[in-house]
Amino acid sequence: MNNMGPYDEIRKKFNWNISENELGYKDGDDINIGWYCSDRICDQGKGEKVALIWQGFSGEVKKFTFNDSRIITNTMASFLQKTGVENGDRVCLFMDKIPELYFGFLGILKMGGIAQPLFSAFGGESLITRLEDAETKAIITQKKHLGKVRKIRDELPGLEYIIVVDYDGKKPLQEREIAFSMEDSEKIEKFDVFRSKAETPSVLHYTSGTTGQPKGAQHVHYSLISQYISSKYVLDLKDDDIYWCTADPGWVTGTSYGIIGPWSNGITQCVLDSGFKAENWYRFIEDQKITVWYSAPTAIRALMKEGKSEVEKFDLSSLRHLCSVGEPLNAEAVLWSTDTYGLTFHDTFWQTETGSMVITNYPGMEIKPGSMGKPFPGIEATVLDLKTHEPIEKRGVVGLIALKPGWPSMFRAYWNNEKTYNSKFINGWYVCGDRASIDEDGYYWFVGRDDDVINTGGHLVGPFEIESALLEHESVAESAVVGKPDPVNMEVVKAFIALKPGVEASDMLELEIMNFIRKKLSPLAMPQDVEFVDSLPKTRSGKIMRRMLRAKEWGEEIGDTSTLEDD
Ligand code: 6R9
Repeated sequence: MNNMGPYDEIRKKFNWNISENELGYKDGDDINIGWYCSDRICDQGKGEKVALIWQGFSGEVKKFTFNDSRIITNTMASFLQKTGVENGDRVCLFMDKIPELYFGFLGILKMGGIAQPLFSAFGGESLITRLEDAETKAIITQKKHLGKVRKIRDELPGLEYIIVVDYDGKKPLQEREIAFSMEDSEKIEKFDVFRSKAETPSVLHYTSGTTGQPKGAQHVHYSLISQYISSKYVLDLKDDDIYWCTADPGWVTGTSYGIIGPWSNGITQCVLDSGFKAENWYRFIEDQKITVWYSAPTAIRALMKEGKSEVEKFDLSSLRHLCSVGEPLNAEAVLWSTDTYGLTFHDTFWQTETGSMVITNYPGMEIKPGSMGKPFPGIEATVLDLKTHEPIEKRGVVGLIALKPGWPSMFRAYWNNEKTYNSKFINGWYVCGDRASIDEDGYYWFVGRDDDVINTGGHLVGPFEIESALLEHESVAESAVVGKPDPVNMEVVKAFIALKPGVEASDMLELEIMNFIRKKLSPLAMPQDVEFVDSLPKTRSGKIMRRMLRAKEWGEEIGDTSTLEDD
């Protein structure tokens, strides 16, 4: 039996009080995510349960119980306080996926700071834009990333503390630098957790920046109410699960569902601190006996590329539930997972701004491959007419995905950018910036980001449909479809295609692929131009940067590329 029960029933009776009651929270109470994810679980008698199973890139494994987590997060919170960090200060986490990153996140929240997680792979420019914008007071980092921080700190006078978690005493520390050791610090058994309220700021997450300048989405402690219950319902987390979220906490998925969701549910979770390699991922699932797996289309397509033979080398029988987020999940990928793992990836749609899942496929619900599913029980969603911005009553018509404001984990501001924040609300709806249609059964079908949609001769074509069809071609591993300028049709479709291993690019193949799409979809959707590439430009969260490819075609400025995977 899954945690949520039948969708239609829960949708009718759901209200956020269900989550509040389960968490023992009442309006006006203190609510601190750091406390909820550690102390509360210990209070429930689960102190000796494993909270984190961590594996480093060289294979070493460390385990931490909820009681360890409680003490380490106390210790980190207390250290920050003694150092001079005050409540409301932004504290940046700039680390690989090491245990200090996870406990540091909770530690910051416990002392009332605002956690600002950034990808450790970010270069100086990416770092400086975000630290400057947030006026960050402290940064917690590792030796290996200290060089990048040192290069920019002179431009950041407000960055008062640079905390190094693995200082080995070999080279002297420089100005503003302080060493902190999770292992060697005096353990703080009791810490006076900051008495945050529902609306106290908690996390500042910079959006992945596929469109325009990165913006800091500011969340509050009350977001827990959404993150807890959606983890329970959609990820279906149960007491004996071993859960793995593959996302880095530099991306909202890695915090909402890679820290807060599982730990507020008292679930054991795994972290693999190494890059993507199919073999390593499968071995990790086998070794740790992972039961629930939350990943992303870009990784799933990479696993598809490796093929089924790789899967057969491992025992993945522990798996019982799979979910995906970040990009549209192609129908082909859904079918492949059912065929290959005997389990179907459940697509979930949400954003940094929404803080938690908003449209998703639920355990036990019929899945229509290629659809994002239905709104989460407490979420009122619709699609708005592209021109009038009124909800579209008719089914099957493409519009803008919109949500009625008021769910607990909704962002409360874009940091320093009220104008852009306000521009997201139209006619009383929060507009996500994505296009979709809703079918007769209430399922949502993704079309594309609003600014990725191609207008060819007055017909609007969504990149997702074409990319999904391309994936059905036996030679295609991955693709990105954009509009390129055309004197007659304004725009025509251009496809950038990465081929499967061993497939040679050729004019013949190009023609074959064009025809494949023409027959499968329509002459309009047929790419007029195909460019074979080794790989596609992606953000660190795995999203294809169509904007970059498009800008090149139009001879436009590429804009902000600071979240690019390999800059
Ligand atoms: C959690 C996250 C948000 C944007 C969103 C949309 C795309 C995410 C998707 C999806 C289609 C899905 N997106 N999930 N598109 N189907 N299941 O990804 O947050 O990094 O802020 O990105 O990602 O375009 O608007 P974020």
